[in-house]
Amino acid sequence: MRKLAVIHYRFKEWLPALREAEPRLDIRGWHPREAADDAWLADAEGLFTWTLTPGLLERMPRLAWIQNSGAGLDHLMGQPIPAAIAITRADGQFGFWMARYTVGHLLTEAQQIGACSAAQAERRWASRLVPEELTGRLALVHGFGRIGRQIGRALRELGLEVHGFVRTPRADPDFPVHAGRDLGAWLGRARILVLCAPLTEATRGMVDAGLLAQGNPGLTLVNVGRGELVRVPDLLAALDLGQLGRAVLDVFPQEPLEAASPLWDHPKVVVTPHHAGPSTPRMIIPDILENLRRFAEGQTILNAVDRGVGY
Ligand code: OXD
Repeated sequence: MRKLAVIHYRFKEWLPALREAEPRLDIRGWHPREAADDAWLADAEGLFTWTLTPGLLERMPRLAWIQNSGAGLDHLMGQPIPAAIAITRADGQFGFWMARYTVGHLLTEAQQIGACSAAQAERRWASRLVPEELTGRLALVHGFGRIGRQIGRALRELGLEVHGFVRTPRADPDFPVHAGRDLGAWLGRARILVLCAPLTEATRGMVDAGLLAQGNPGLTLVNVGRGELVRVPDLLAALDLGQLGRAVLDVFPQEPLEAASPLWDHPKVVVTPHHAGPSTPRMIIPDILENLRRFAEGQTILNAVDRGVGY
């Protein structure tokens, strides 16, 4: 039986789900801060984890596969993981969740839900509160893989014209897709910009003063990717200058968001607690089932991350 170690702060939730998904594996788990059974670990060839605790790789000399418990891998990419170890990600159902998140926040604005609630609280019949027309408005989604496309489809269902942005655009039958470096040229007309790109050296800090200067006061920025995609001081300045209407942020350079952050009480910012795409076994396991099977049967792991590009 091949051994799969689960080193995860929610290992108690993952263990039964992984064992049920692939009963042919010997699966044992520990909290990252707990002492694991080193003799057993030394023999394990698979690891299911979120973070690599210091010294873990040295204690797992036979390690051949790391399955990340979520979609983003930036926290693993900086680590000295030997090239022979396959690293895989799981984006599960994140696309659906993040599409709901994006649509929910956009419709809260467009349907004037806050103003309607305020009017109701005053028992005021606010007949002039007309919802905003979204049909034909421009939606830009930066990061147009599985997650971004799902968000794009949901926005298109609402009537928006959706454009995707990626590192290297290819001909696409469903959506116009452009190079990420061209994003600025579209911002001036856009109603919404959704960030769901992976954090890499190319995307870190991509939303900066230069990009935001090309925006417009009616633009909403939604970040469900990584906090470090956005330079927060530049974002705050752009909001104050009217280069951006609102920012809906689910992710932050430092999480939890520090109590002193000006984002908490900025009138044009919505802060949510990195909850747009929950990583639960029900969401993730269907995505990794094929590799669990392959691992149990000693076959090659599929869809290993390209270390060169960082995702
Ligand atoms: C992920 C996340 O990348 O939860 O999976 O942010």
